[in-house]
Amino acid sequence: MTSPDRTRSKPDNSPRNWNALTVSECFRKHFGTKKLLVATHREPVIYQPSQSEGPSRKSPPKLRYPAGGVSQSLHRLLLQTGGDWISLQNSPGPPTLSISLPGFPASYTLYRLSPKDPSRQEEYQRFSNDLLWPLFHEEPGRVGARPGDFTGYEAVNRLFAEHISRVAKDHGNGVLWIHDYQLSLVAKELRSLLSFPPPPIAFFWHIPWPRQEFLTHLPERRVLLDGLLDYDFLGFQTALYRERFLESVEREFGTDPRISVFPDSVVKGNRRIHVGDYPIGVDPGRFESLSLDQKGQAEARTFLCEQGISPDEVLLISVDRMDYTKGFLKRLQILESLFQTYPEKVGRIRLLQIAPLTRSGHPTYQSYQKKVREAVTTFNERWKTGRWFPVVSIERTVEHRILAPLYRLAAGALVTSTNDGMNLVAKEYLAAQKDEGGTLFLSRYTGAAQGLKEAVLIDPFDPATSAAILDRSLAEPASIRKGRNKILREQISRNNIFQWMGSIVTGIREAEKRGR
Ligand code: ADQ
Repeated sequence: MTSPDRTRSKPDNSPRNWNALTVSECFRKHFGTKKLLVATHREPVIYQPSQSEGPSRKSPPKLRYPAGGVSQSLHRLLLQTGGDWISLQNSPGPPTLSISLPGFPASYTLYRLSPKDPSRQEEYQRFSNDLLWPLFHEEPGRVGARPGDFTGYEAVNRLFAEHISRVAKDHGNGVLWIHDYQLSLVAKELRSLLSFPPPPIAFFWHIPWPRQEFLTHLPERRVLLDGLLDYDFLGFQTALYRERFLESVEREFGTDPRISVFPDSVVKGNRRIHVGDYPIGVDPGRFESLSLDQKGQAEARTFLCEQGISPDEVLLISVDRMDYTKGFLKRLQILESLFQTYPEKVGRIRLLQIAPLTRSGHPTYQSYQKKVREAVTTFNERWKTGRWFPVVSIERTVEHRILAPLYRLAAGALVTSTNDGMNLVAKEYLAAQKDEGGTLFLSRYTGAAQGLKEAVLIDPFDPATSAAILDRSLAEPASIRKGRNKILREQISRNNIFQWMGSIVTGIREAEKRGR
């Protein structure tokens, strides 16, 4: 067993102009005519079946695209390179869709999987969301009462692998890029299915990698780790998570002679698995132009007006799925402390909380979401004056066309996650601040805070200090706030979503050259 020397693996930070086209060119340079196959738990489209528009007329079926930043950027990449995408089917429609868009040179095939036995899928969901999610966010107290059966998790991972092996056989060799904690065993299953040498299999872990104390709550941790070591390339959001992962491998397989750990790789038998940190970013150009769009700005002002928010108020914004890792209750405690300590702020600072519901079928989420609603009501009751109340909470998705100008209109964004792999909202907010001094209040427990060193950091576990930071920073001169944003915006422009993809594509190629 080799002891790791913890030097960082370097992502590609070259100042080239990354976009979907240049990533596609980078892919072609490294992999020629090979196909790119992406696999994710959720699909990148929402299928709307044809609808009746009168006695004899029906509208054709439509595809909508969900708001999430990562899947839409991968979608644009595949519209440049062509390829395949495999995910579970989340909306109606046929099991295979050909996806193309005007203005893009290629199309890709979306394979939409549905496990034959729905109870397997339910076990897989529970294992992923009631066990892996809380443990990897270091919240063992949130593990569900019946957290799903590992065999269901394995079965759905096998279903992905079976499908990928068929697609790989039909199309010849390709490059496989699998995403996130729901699919950690796909490579393991795939290796047992393929009769020809597997193509490079890459994996990106989007959520934090926890400290070992938390991983030990997971009975299947060795199987999971061993399965991850069946990939050829493993990407994590930050150096910290990569180091913790390597440490977990060391702790769990320290005596296994097949396995050696190095600073940027693990050797398992005769294979070397590259392990790197690749902080994910956003498409800053897109958010900036959306935030400046006149029509979008007008819609955003109307939106605020409809919510009863006046342009004179100091507006704070927070945007996250209503998940307990996002610190909704801690956020209210910060505001509570702010109003108690600085009562003159009552009636002047308002929070717009955009919080679409997530995983609402799970009891843990049902009870958390109920608690959040009750806490918002109690808080508003306590601090309302006349017709004014401090928190406007909206439980739905807001299109980025309106969200980006809302970011721009807000004096601050409040990111209060208690643990978050990266947090893209923080970066989207900065992207919308061209020549503006809106302040990002960023929880120190996000992956984003590990990279954005100049940001105003808050600690959701310390509401009093966080409230004091809010008060102080909102009162800073515009020149200071704009100067800070300039530095942060340069950072997010360099580390954007396409640079992330480009450095991963390059990393997969390098791993392929080194590892076989
Ligand atoms: P999430 O936990 O979903 O992602 P985040 O990184 O903040 O969190 O991304 C959320 C995305 O959804 C953003 O693009 C945001 O604009 C969008 N979104 C959220 N609420 C919305 C709303 N109401 N309306 C419109 N859009 C909304 C996981 C990990 C993160 C990691 C990402 C990417 O938990 O830590 O940053 O994957 O790797």
